[in-house]
Amino acid sequence: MATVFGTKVKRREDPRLITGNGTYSDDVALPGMLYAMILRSPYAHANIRSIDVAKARNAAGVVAVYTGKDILGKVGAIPTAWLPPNSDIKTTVHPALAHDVVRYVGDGVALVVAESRYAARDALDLIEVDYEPLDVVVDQRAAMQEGAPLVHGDAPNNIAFHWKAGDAPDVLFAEAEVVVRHEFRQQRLIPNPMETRATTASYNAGTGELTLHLTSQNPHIHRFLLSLILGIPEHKLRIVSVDVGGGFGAKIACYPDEALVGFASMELGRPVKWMEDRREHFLATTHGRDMILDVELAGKRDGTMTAIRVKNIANMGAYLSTAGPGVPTILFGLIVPGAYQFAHAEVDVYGVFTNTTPTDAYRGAGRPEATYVLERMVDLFANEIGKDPVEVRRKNLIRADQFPYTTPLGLEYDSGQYHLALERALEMLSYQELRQQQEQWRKEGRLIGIGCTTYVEICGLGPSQVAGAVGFQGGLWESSTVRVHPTGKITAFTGASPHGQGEETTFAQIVSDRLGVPVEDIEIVHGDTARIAMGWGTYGSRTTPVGGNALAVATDRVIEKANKIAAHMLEAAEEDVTFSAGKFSIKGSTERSVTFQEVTLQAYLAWNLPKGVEPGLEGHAFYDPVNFVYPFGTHLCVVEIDPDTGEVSLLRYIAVDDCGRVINPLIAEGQVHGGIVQGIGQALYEGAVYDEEGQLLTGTFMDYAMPKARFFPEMETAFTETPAPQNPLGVKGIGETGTIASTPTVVNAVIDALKPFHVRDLNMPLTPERVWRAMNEGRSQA
Ligand code: MCN
Repeated sequence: MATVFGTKVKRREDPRLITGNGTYSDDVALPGMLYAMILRSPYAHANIRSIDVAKARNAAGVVAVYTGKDILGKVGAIPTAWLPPNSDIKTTVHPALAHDVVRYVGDGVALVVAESRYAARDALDLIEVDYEPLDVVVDQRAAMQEGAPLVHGDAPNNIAFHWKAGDAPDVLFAEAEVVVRHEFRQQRLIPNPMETRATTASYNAGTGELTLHLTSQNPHIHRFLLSLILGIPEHKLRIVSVDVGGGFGAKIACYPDEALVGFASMELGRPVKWMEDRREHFLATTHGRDMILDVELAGKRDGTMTAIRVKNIANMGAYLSTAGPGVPTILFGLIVPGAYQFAHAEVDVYGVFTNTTPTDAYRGAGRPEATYVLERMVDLFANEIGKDPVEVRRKNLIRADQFPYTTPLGLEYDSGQYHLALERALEMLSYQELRQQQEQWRKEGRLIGIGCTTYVEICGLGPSQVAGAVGFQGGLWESSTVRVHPTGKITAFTGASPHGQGEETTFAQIVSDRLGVPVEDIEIVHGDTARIAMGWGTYGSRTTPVGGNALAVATDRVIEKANKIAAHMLEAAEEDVTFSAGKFSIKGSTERSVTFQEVTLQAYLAWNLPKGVEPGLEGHAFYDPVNFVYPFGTHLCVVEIDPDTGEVSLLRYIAVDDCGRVINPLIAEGQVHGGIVQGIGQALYEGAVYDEEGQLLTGTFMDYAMPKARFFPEMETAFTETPAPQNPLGVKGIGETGTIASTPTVVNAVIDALKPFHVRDLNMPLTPERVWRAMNEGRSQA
């Protein structure tokens, strides 16, 4: 095989994107295009008594105004596509525009379409909505109490679903030598990709075709769901999402807004564009996390951990978003035992409606929350028994000789060398020396802490049969087509839909590696339902383990056929021909060979093909993995706290990750960097805050603190490579590991730094104020 697999090829998409030659949403401009704006509710919960749109309709430049009543029967309800089994889920009805009740600040109430964006914006102010405010509930635990305001009449106690997995009975905890218990809060986060959501819809009344250029992580899922919502047949609906400025999970969901824009274009017979502004994005794009987690861990004084039990009360917001229910259940629950040899685990999850923006996947989706509570609990347990937290991890990690390893919650971890990653990271940090040094620093009054996380995560979603069994209303295989042109150049199509991750490069590397064709000769096509038959998109770090393997299989099918043609050209038996570095040759002979390009040309000329071989050269694959993949690793960090202000500074950050074979270390490392920063954003800076009336107090970047590059030291990253045993490329995902591991790593370090103040835990984000108060309380108790 060529060596392009595993090399640091620079991202091929970047020159296009950074020179302004990409096609982001705002670059899509169609003749006669109109502009849409959505009027959003200023109330978190209110009855709509009436809506008067007369003034708006008559305003200059306004072409149409639609209310919820206007679209009844024309635009269907927004569906939920993940229904965890045995959970008594109440999906309730999510209308595209509220017509009787608004349920969160940001709920859509009316759509204005005008000749310009400005005219549309001005017209929003002319719409008079008579609201009757209702009682509001924001906190999920409060929402479950008797007498709490009901978000939906058909969900008693606001409980959207109740899901359980595993079994760790009381007796285990009653008889355990040590039990540690703690309640954690996973604060709500607001995903903020660089590009907000947007849609440009264009309806061709002649052909009956509707094209939506939309910011999507999964165009085919959007096509499927929007065809249901708009009542347009799937083959008449085209979704295009080529250059998308990031998603981080927030562009998986099917939102009302995209459907409304499509509807408007069909009604008006003109292209319509809607571009979410940042303020609107804070309110109307799904949020992430927001869980209250009550955790118990049982173990022995020698450091063995035996059982873990978690109760999760998850805030689902006002409606169940597309994949929302899957996050606190399957994606969170099943990974709770993490990388350790727990004999017992139990997870009990309530999904609760509140008058807040709906929650859904946000980078890591469930796994950061699970890893957070587990890794915090390991530290609390270590503290309780007076052992080094690294020692406890070392003792409990699943050993390399135990794979495949079945967890108490029924997952089968594919492969791992957890200790190897741990030892590598400890070595990079010089852990033992640093611990000694820490004692000295403490004496000098410096507050320096060391944090550790040893994680495993579940990604590469996933085998379709399992997807069905866990209530995901779709398949999770991936498709690929490798089309070889007569000159040997290649266009490869994938059903995955990268939006920043770099697969235009790494996927070209996969094909190049197998065919011996230069990367420059390979084009990767994604994100257009008219060009790609079917696919399930990019999320859950599935693109490489699932889409990448689909591509590898499709490429191998090209080789299989080319081999037949080459053998014919070489007048040899098929089994006597080998293919390497772009050449077919006869085994044992260096003289007789034909290049891949020569074979390709013959495949198309078809002047002399072997009997029974059709002209052309194209490979197709629908690849359904046999299992998920389980990346793992160890992250360590060192922080220092300013004793006067409580401000946390990161001194060092070390990440050793294992995503199986690495296709492109440059890109994989970039993913780890981005992920770490996003995870540390949660640990130290970010957090959505609602007031009691359901007003989002953190609705701009002035109030919602995003991490900045200058907050971070140079990250020290390394990979161990344990090939994934169950897929042809031996790869696992890397897109979320950084986010999953970094949050607890940093919080563990901060709590470690605060040891002299006897601080057991702090709620995130660990702002200077929170840390400063904890120090003060610690001082006053001492
Ligand atoms: N890769 C590799 N070797 C491996 C695994 C991956 O070289 N063994 C490369 C891939 O080929 C790809 C990148 O690393 O170029 C990430 O691949 P993968 O782990 O398959 O993850 P996905 O492409 O499926 O991306 C999804 C993941 C998720 S779930 C979120 S959320 C996220 C993320 O990736 N959102 C992102 N990274 C993001 N990066 C950017 N720039 N923007 C986002 O919105």
